[in-house]
Amino acid sequence: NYAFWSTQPVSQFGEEASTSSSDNGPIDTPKTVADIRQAPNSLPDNFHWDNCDIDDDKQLTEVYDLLCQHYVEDDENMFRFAYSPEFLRWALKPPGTRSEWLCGVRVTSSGKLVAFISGIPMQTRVDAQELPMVEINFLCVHKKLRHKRLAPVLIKEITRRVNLAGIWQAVYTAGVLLPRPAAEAQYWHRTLNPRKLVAVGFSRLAPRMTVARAVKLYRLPAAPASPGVRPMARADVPAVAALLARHLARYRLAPVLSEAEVAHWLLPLPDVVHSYVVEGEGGAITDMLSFYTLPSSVINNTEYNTLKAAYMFYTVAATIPLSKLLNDALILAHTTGHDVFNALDIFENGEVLRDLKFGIGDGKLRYYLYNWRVGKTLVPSEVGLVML
Ligand code: YNC
Ligand code: MG
Repeated sequence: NYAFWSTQPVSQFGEEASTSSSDNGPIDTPKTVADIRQAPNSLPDNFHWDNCDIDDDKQLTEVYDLLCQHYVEDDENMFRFAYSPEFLRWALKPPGTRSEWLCGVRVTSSGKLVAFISGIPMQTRVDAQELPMVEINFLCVHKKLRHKRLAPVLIKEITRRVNLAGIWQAVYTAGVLLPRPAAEAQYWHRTLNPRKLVAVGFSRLAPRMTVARAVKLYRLPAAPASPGVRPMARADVPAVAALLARHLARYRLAPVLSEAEVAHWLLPLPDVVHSYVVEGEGGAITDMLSFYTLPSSVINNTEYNTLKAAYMFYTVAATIPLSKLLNDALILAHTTGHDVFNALDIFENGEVLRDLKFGIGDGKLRYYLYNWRVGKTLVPSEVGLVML
C-alpha cells in the first residue's frame, strides 16, 4: 500500500520516531533547479495541462464549479465544501504567487476542466528552521476520473513546477491518513443556529434535548463583550503583523508573514475573511481575532442548500483571556449569519473549546510536510498554522 507515497520524500510509517527536533531536516538528496525536468509530466491521451488564470472570471468560475461539484465531502456524503469564487480569489492570489502553480487539467476535445491542484508561497518555520515553502491545496479530480492514478500525476507536476522555482519543501493538510503526519489535529464545532443544524442533519439533538432548549443553550449576546473590539483596518496592518509574529513564535510550526501578507490574509473581505482588533488605551492594538467563511453544500435536503460555516483563523489573546476573545468571535460569527463555528485544537484552543460549548467533531485534520522530517511529531498545541 501507498504505492505512490512510499516513493516520495516524506516521513514513512515504521521509520523510527525520534525524540529530538535536532533530527529535523530534508529527506531528499539536495538538488538544484538544473536537475529538474523542463518537460511536464505526461497525461493520458485527450487530456492537457492548463494554468488557471483566476483573474479571468470565466476561469475562476470553472475552478469554482469543479470544486463545488467534486471537492471534499464528509464521511457520510451529506455536505461538500463550497468555497465561493471570492474566497478562491483570496485563497489563490496572495503576494508572490505564480500562474503555473494554479495547475489545471482539461479534456482536450471539450476543453472541460476536470482536475486541479494549487500551490501558494509561504515562508514557514518548523522549530528553529525557516524555509521557503509552498502550501498545496485544492487537489481535486472529477468524480468520473477517480481511481485512475491521476492524483499522483498532479502532485508530481506541481512538485516539478515548485522545484523549478528553487523551492524544495511543502506543507499540506488532508483528512486522509498518508505517510506520515507531522501533526494530527481534531475538529470541534460550536452550534450557532441549532434549528438549521438539526434540520440539515449536521447535529442531532441529545436525548431529552428539544430544539427550544438547544436554542436557549447556544444563545449568544448581540455584541462582543470585550471593550474596544472593532473591524481591522488597513492602518492596523503593521501593529497586527507585529502582534501576530510575536504570538506565532511560540509554536513549532507557523507561517512567517510579511506585512503585505498580513494585509492580504487579514484585511476584512465580506463573506470571506472577518478580522477584528482590540484597541486598548492610547490606540494600541492589544489583541486580535479572525475567522473565515466557508459554506458547505447540503447534498440531499429539500429545505436548505447550504450551510454557512465560520472557521477560526488567526487569533491573538494577549490581554484578554482566550475564552473571552473566542466567545467574541462566536458572537461576531453569529451576527454575520454563520450557522456553525469550527475550530481545530491547535494553538491553545484545546483548553477552552469545551467551555465555549464546542462539541468534538468526527474528522481529524492531518498536517504534512513534503521533503522535511520533523524528528518529534507535533502535538496539536504546537501547531500555529491554519490552512484554508
Ligand atoms: C490527498 N488528499 O493515497 P498511494 S487535500 C494526497 N492528498 O496514493 P488516484 C492523496 N494524496 O496511497 P483519486 C490524497 N487522497 O497509492 C488520495 N491520495 O500512495 C493518494 N477527492 O490516486 C492516495 N481533495 O488518482 C493514492 O485517486 C493516490 O482519483 C491515488 O484522487 C484523489 O488538497 C483525490 O479530497 C483526492 O478529488 C484527488 O479523490 C480525489 O481518488 C478527490 O487514483 C475529493 O493518491 C477532494 C479531496 C483533497 C484535499 C489537499 C492537499 C493535497 C496535498 C497533495 C500532496 C502535495 C505534496 C507536496 C507537493 C509539492 C512539493 C514541493 C516542493
Ligand atoms: Mg484518478
